[in-house]
Amino acid sequence: MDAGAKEALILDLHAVEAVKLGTFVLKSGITSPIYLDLRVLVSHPRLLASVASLLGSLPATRPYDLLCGVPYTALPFAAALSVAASVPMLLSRYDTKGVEGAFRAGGGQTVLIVEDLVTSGASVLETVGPLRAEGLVVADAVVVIDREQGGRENLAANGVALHSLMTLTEMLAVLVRHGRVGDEKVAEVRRFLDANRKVAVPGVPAGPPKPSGTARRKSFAERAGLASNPMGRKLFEVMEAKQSNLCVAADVGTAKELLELADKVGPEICMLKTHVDILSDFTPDFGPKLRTIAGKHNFLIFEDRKFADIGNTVIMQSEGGIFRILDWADIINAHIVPGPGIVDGLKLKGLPKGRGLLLLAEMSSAGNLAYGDYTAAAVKIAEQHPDFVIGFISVNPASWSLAPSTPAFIHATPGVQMAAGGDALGQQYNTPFSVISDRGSDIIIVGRGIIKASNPAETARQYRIQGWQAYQSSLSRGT
Ligand code: 5BU
Repeated sequence: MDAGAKEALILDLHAVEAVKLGTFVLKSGITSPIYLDLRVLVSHPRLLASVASLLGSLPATRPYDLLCGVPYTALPFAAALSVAASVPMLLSRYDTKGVEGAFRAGGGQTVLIVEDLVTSGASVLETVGPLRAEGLVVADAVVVIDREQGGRENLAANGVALHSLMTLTEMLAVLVRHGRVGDEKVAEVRRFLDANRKVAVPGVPAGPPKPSGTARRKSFAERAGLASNPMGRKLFEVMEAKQSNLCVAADVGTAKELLELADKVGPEICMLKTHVDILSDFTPDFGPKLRTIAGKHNFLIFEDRKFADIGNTVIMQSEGGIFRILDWADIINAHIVPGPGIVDGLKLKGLPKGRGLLLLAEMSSAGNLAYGDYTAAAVKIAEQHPDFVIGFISVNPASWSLAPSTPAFIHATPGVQMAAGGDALGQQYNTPFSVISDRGSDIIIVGRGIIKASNPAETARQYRIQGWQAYQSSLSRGT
């Protein structure tokens, strides 16, 4: 598309409020200076038709026989292009995993994917899955706006070339040139985009680049076979069976809400993280009830108690009191600030019950002190207790100066949302793709990004897909 046509299109999109600049608080709590919503195009048929034909004119790497829109926003774009170009369309249904429309089964026809926005590329891949399962070839995706948040790379790693009418950066440049947005706002949007492009961990120096030829990343199934602790092994097995590396942080105020949430998100998660001491209506039947739901949906329970005392005290704190944590939590965690005695104490009571321990090697909050030698010390302590320690709370394990000597240890990372950013109290967020693929973690821990969403089950599904695709793409890239 030539520069003039692109400019006109951007101004038209701005005029119909498909792009808005301001301050938008997303449900997840993240503040975004920019909001894109191409659904509004259904009210502007001429613009819709011109967007569709521009998408059709983007050069694909190979000729295509069929079109397929990514539900829901891009369906009218695909339909408009289908009618205008006389190319038949298919519907790829993520709910039934089926494909509707006429095609030659297994006959190798090529399908062009049509999408409105690409962020991580997860929705495109979700649409591609059922098509490829039918033997159809997918090599290209056309999209109106590339948000430049890893989607292009993620899709390329999955054999799909992305072609966009514009990037968000180009859109911004045009709006600036035409005085639609002030300098201050531009700086804010650029900061936001940069933070979401390639994320560095504040306070943690980036590790040396991995030499080429480093060992291939092992699959969760392979690592299950290496784990000495049965709960660690089970966690890998659950992840593989459910294709989920998502842990939901169930930070709700009552046991009643927690149990309801657990039942809703249960099918999507490998683990549910609790803070039992925030439940105002805790009663001793909480544990058995949660374990029943965990059994029904096949997930593990992780009580994020963060034990931090001497061995003798944590024994009492973990098995006694009102909460009797070791009776119902499969996995617990501990700070290493007291030294290795804390692991000895927790292990004494936890190991006979088959429990597993995560050590806090890093934290997600700004200015925290768990980095460098502290993180290395957590690795050393874990290696002394591979029978009980199953892994770490980590933020950027790819950057660690001392990596664990075995991939049997698992990494779980809090501070995850669909967009990088933070909350007002120091929490720092990275995206699922960045956490799993760039930073080498295994499990994304998501709280408000899911529990504050209007539909936590559906949102959990989205996070599960993103987390799992990031894992799969990191396997194929060999990081
Ligand atoms: P959020 O709503 O996704 O920000 O919730 C994050 C959860 O993870 C919350 O329960 C925290 O207590 C927990 N967390 C964390 O955010 N950062 C850390 O370093 C550790 C735990 Br350890």
